Amino acid sequence: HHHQERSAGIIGAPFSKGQPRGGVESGPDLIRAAGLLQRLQEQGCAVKDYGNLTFEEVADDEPVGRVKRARAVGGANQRLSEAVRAVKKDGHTSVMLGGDHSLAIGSIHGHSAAVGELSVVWVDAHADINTALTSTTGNIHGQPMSYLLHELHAKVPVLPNFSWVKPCVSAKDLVYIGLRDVDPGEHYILELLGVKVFSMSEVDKLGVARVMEETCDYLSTRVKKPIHLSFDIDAIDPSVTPATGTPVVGGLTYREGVYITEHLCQTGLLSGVDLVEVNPLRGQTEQDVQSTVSTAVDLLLGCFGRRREGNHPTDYHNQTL
Ligand code: EXY
Ligand code: MN
Ligand code: MN
Ligand code: MN
Repeated sequence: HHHQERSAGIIGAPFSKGQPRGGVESGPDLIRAAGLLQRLQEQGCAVKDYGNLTFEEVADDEPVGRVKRARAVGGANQRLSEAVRAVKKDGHTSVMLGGDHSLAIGSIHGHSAAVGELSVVWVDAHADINTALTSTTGNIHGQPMSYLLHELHAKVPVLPNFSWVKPCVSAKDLVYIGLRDVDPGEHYILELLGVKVFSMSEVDKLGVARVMEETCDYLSTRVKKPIHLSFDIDAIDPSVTPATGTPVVGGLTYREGVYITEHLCQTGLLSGVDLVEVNPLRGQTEQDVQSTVSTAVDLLLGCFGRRREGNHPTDYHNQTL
């Protein structure tokens, strides 16, 4: 009677050097402290916690061109890639708790190393597809997709500690949802590569249900590949999730965010998840932090079969009325 067909392998990645603001390294522990593991188990999901990764201090991590802290980011992601690969080899859906969004480099790389070609659903206010050369900030959390796409390989210089990164995602296997703050260079890349984008305008126009139907139709027109969901908490409107480093007005509602996770869960193809950019130091009040963290937990529960009508047994013969 205990099916437990879903199992989550959780990796904490307390890392912040893909961007300049401290605090985002507390994300994994806060999300666990909000009850993620217990609540996953209560809804019938098997859980294994692989703990938090530790990252080496890098001395003399001088900027490379404009790019900041490349050595630290490269080293941390190499470690994360190995960890995600191991979680996938153990048979779990990987769950990477960030940390900043530069961690998608290692998470997606390790996921693909274990299972092969992936579909990637990137839910974010931002496209995070700047190359080291188009980036105006030098922050690698605004660049991760550029290191992962085959089509950008020739455009991306090899940074120190990045030689292990091999592109593993095709532009046609990538869908963005929630965009509303895209740099000119990023917009050019998205157009050039013909990447599928559901910006907030498309969410407004079509509604989230149609966006998810079209997302899954688009990704399954060829073969059905395992799905990697990279969910940046700043995709959700900052009225709900204010405790994040780069909030942008006009985001997804709580319900739209949860619907995205529920729909992807129902495909049966969800194979890896990132939940990133929760930063308690960016909240103004305790309530700001609590609302951000509890939304992160609910998004993850949606990925693992939570139903809003309640996860009740299908077999009621012992039920007393
Ligand atoms: N596009 C800007 C940059 O490249 O710096 C802002 C990126 C913010 C990235 C956040 C994590 O999604
Ligand atoms: Mn049953
Ligand atoms: Mn992001
Ligand atoms: Mn973002």
